[in-house]
Amino acid sequence: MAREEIYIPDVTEDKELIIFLGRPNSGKSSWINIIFGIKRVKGKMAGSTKKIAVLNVPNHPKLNIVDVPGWGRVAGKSRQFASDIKDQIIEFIDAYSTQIKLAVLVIDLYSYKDVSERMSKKGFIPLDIEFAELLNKKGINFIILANKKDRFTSHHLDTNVDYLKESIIYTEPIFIQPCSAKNPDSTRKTREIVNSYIFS
Ligand SMILES: Nc1nc2c(ncn2[C@@H]2O[C@H](COP(=O)(O)OP(=O)(O)OP(=O)(O)O)[C@@H](O)[C@H]2O)c(=O)[nH]1
Ligand SMILES: [Mg+2]
Repeated sequence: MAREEIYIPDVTEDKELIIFLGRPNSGKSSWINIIFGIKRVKGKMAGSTKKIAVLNVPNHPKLNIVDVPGWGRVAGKSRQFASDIKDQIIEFIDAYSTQIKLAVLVIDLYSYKDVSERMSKKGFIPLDIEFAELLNKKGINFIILANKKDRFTSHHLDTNVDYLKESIIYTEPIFIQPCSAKNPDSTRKTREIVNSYIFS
């Protein structure tokens, strides 16, 4: 199948970027909406965000938020499609690494362990790890939102948070925040923490 053209949106030099990254359906657009009040398309089906989008932030003219499509296989899309999206994200990060103030890696904690174990069994590095390694290598500060914690009972939550931390802590995220976009207490707390890094 023909390779899609690499699509890299333009960003002006005076802007600082906050980029949201993560697998399809992990909750990137939901968190952009919660933290910055920017309405984004959200969806039950993975693949809602189709292109890298550079967004203005109300009252913060020097800041742009970057919403990217999830990387990884999406039902109904080819392997090539997933691979093209991954290339686009890597090219974007390469092109603008000096302007990226913070990356927010949104991980679906509920499926993380299963997906990672399945990838590892096949001999692949889980994609979240690959991107965390890339951010670390590029010297880009990043935080991890371990999202969808509402889907666990408390015992399973602890086990899964521990698993995530063990697998990814060496990539040196600033912090890992278990959270839920569906829980008002969690959204308030997480928004405060993320804002303190962005607007410090
Ligand atoms: N239970 C639960 N569902 C969530 C949470 N966060 C997001 N969702 C749901 O997960 C689905 C995907 O959310 P999006 O914000 O569109 O995810 P995305 O990462 O932007 O997805 P793509 O653009 O397709 O890569 C939607 O149905 C959301 O309502 C959460 O914390 N808990
Ligand atoms: Mg999205």
